Amino acid sequence: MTGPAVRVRDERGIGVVEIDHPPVNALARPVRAALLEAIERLAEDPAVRAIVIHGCGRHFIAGADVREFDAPPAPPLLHELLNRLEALDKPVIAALHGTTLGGGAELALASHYRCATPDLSLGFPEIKLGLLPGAGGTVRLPRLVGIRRALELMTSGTPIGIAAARELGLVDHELRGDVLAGALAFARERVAAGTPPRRTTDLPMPVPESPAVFDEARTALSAAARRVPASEAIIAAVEAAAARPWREALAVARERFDACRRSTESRALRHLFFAERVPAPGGAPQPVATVGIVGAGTMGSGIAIAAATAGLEVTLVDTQAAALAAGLERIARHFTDVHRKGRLDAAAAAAAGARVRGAATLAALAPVDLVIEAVFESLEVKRAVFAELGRTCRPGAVLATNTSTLDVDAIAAASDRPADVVGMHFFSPAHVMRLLEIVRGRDTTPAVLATAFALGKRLGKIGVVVGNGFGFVGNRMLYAYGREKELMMLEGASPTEIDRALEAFGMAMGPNAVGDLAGLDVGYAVRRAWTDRPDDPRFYRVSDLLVEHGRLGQKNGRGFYRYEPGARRGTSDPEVEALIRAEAERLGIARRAIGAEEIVERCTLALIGEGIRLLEEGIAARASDVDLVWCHGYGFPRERGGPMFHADTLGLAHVLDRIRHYASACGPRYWTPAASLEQLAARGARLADEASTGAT
Ligand code: 3H9
Repeated sequence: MTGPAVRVRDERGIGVVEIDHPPVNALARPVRAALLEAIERLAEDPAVRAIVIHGCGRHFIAGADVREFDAPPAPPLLHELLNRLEALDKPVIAALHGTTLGGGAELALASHYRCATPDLSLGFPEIKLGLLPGAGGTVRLPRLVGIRRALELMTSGTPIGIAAARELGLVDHELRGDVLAGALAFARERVAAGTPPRRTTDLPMPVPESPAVFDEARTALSAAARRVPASEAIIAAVEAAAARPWREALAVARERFDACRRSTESRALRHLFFAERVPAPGGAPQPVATVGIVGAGTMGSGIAIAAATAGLEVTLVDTQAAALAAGLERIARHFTDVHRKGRLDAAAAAAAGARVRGAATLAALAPVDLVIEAVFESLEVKRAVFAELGRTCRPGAVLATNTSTLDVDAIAAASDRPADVVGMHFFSPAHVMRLLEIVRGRDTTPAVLATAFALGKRLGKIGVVVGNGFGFVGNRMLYAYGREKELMMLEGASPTEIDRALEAFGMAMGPNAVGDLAGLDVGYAVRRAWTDRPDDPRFYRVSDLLVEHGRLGQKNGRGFYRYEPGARRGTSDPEVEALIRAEAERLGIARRAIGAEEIVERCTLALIGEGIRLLEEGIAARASDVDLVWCHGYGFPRERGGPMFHADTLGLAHVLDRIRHYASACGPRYWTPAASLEQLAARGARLADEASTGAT
């Protein structure tokens, strides 16, 4: 024994090192120290002829301990430990199973032999944390799989399974049955055959597949990948490995690793990694096996697909026969497509499709465990549905509304059983988008909230609990963000200038292109029904104007942009510019050139300001929740960590200063700083460090 996290024993001449550090065997400092001690001891023990490294539990090793990256690395450093492991004179066999990621995969590459069970998932996900494999992966992986493939694996971060790992020569032997027993048998064979250690760094660096392999890797990076410095760092580290002795190349990788570790992008991505593992709200979830969905439109069918894929029995209700048929058809087509694309085998796709059945009346929902209403966004329509659900559904069934802006309490009241009612706000397409806003109504019980959260998790969603208020977290912030881009269009920026500036900042799509995609009439209807919307003739005036001129977006080929039939990207339209100019004149707004910097600053400060108010009001419980909503629901760039993390990066004093600047430049109406921002800025605080309000 060397400590609780690492155990060593001698199995008739084979030294077994067992890493037992739940939940994922991360290579935290005490684990590294114990591992080093273990291998030194086995190296010196003359009775030990070979060494097997095994990870206890579901995972081999999920990598370095990400929690340690906020501080400089503490010895023993992982790359030094792995170099020592590789240098041992006795064969070292990595017994791989399950998740073998990052530093865990690097440990496997530093071992002399690798055997694995079929559940292997081996990869280098460091890039998703804004890092590069910093413990030897950049020098060892190319020696084993070639430069091009190594670059692909490390710049994508996508793990591979046993078949690909065998094909690439990363796994020498596939094990059936118990991983440790199999690895021991493999080790004994090696000893019997007198096989010596086989060191990856002794292999020559392969000749590049093409002289331009590194430039090709750079060109292949997506725009988002290019914004993360680790992408270039990976390519440069492998380039160094191709040009220099491995120890020198490893030193280059170490330097790059440390720079990436300290980068804003990596800190932002690590922040999201932990934020995404949202703790479940208190309360015991009720079991859910059957789900009813009301409304067979795009949203309802998307939710049905997500639920059926997760193994739930689904009853999809639409009182309009044609809409129901279209919804069922959409669902059937989805499952045919996922099979055709190889994401589900034929039997699984057919079984998932068969789990959805259609019904024409709400009476069919009498026995289900949970209902999600996804009908037209109108309070009147939704209240009518909930009145009937309240009467029809069995006592204790959870009743969820998918409203995106409306008052959940007003909807709940219509059911006459508001304790059972919760908001579950999905994002379209519901089977793809990972965000789920879970709205706690005034009377929602903890068990109902916990049930909605648990269901979301089962559907693969990141559930964020939010309070009830117009637009909850996401859409309320969207209105602040959108308000500024609309004002700036009246003040002189063109729709294209707005979108270009925000896309260059990293938004997945510019707001005008998003509006065209969603349909400008959708927001128009919401604003008509929004009783206390800002009393300002400029508020969303450009969007409204376009709808009033019959420009509905992509659906009719004309919105902020003009679309050729079938085209997804539009081109700027002089008619729109003329409409905006005339409207600005009518409203007496002086026009001027507005630069990209101002566009980005006003839109992001509007988001930040509204996010801080949501925290102040307790509609959002944690700054990290706001970040999750915006990164997962609205395409905020992950490498900036979300609007609240971005505010911390800018510094709250700077944020306050700029908000005050716009208060004097544009008037105080939208730019009065939240009281809490003034307090936080005064004491030099960060939003990330503030305790949860717990108010939601
Ligand atoms: C690296 O290796 C760098 C090296 O190249 C060089 C170093 C010099 N560290 O996700 P789950 C926690 S970078 C610390 O809910 P699942 C997680 O926060 C690393 N903690 O479970 C959670 O905690 P809590 C490269 C970690 O079964 C708990 O474990 N590796 C780490 O759905 C359970 O996690 C990666 O990027 C970690 N590395 O999924 C892998 N991993 O219970 C990152 C997990 O308090 N991890 N935790 O909320 C994963 O992808 C998934 O966690 C995994 C399990 C697939 C392993």
